Amino acid sequence: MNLREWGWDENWAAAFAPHAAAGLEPARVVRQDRGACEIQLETGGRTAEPTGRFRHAVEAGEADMPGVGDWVAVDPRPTCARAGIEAVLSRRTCLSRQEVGRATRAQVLAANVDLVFMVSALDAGRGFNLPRIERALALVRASGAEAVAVLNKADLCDDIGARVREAQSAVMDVPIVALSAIEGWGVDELRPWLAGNRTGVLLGPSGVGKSALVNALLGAGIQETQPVREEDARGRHTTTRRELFRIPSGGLLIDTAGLREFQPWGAGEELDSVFPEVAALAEQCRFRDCRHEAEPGCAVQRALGEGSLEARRFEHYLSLKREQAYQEQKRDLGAQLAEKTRWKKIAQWQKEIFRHRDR
Ligand SMILES: Nc1nc2c(ncn2[C@@H]2O[C@H](COP(=O)(O)OP(=O)(O)OP(=O)(O)O)[C@@H](O)[C@H]2O)c(=O)[nH]1
Ligand SMILES: [Mg+2]
Ligand SMILES: [Zn+2]
Repeated sequence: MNLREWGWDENWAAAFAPHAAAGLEPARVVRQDRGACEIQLETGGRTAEPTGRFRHAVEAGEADMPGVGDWVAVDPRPTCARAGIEAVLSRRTCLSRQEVGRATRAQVLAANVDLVFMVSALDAGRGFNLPRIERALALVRASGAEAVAVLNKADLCDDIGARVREAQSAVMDVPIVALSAIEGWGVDELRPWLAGNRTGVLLGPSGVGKSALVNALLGAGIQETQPVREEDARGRHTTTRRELFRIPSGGLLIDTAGLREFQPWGAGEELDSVFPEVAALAEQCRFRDCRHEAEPGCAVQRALGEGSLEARRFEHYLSLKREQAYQEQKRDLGAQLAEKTRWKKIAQWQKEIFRHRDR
């Protein structure tokens, strides 16, 4: 198996050189379960696990755990059932979200993806939601990958044009593709984006048809899909792990579990790129620290009054901004705590030294 078909290129080879010199082999993480993961080596697929040394680096905060899409340096350990992951190559892009219950750590959803297909569904349920698309876009902007908006289940919609226009108002210049994964039309429009062994990831709530889309692109029913419950149209979280697939027509695609909620991680300037019209107006406000509430000379309030700025967009901008401020506060608190613990350790260590010296 040629690693190029899994996205390997000259730049990865250059980044890998020191590991090659150390006798390690390159591999890509294609599936992740708790603890272990499936990797793709030049010689084929294998199960792998982080070595003790690597785990230690992770605990010390010097490394991240490998995620799907990562390129890793492995010790093949031919006599062991599992190959040992010694290092993760520095990521080109990284789609991450806040880890549940661990406020200050980001969780890698997909690494080294060139583009993110933000999937919605036109089934008149909750699969189509503009604020959600805007949130997803903030997440994509923070990742460094390109965004494409996919409107699936177009076979269930009688006014596709209207939905496309609405979506366009949320994502601005991001390309939009309306398609039907089940009937198969429109699906081919996604293939050019993956050409040249590029890597894409499907992002969207449960039940919008991400796995159905993987199957449509693979031309085979490999990913399990399940009907959305009628009562609440919320889907069932059929897919539970992240996995990378090779598309026969070229490229790689990661299927993820539908995220119930996600917080854009590290989305700073990204908000401005998702809401460029608000950012442009804010620059014209009289005060640099204008909160666009009731300050005199506020260009945002003026535009809202004139109707040239959509109230819905501004409200969503504000709510994301508030959330971001909250996350930053939490992160600062986490950093303060870590610093405190560090100094405690240093003080203890100094005490030890003095004790020995006094003897
Ligand atoms: N009518 C119609 N139904 C579709 C389409 N795509 C998917 N579905 C149906 O929607 C349901 C959910 O599809 P899945 O592919 O399991 O959704 P998912 O996004 O992978 O969901 P999770 O794995 O839970 O995140 C299934 O019953 C599919 O058959 C489509 O284009 N048209
Ligand atoms: Mg699925
Ligand atoms: Zn203002």
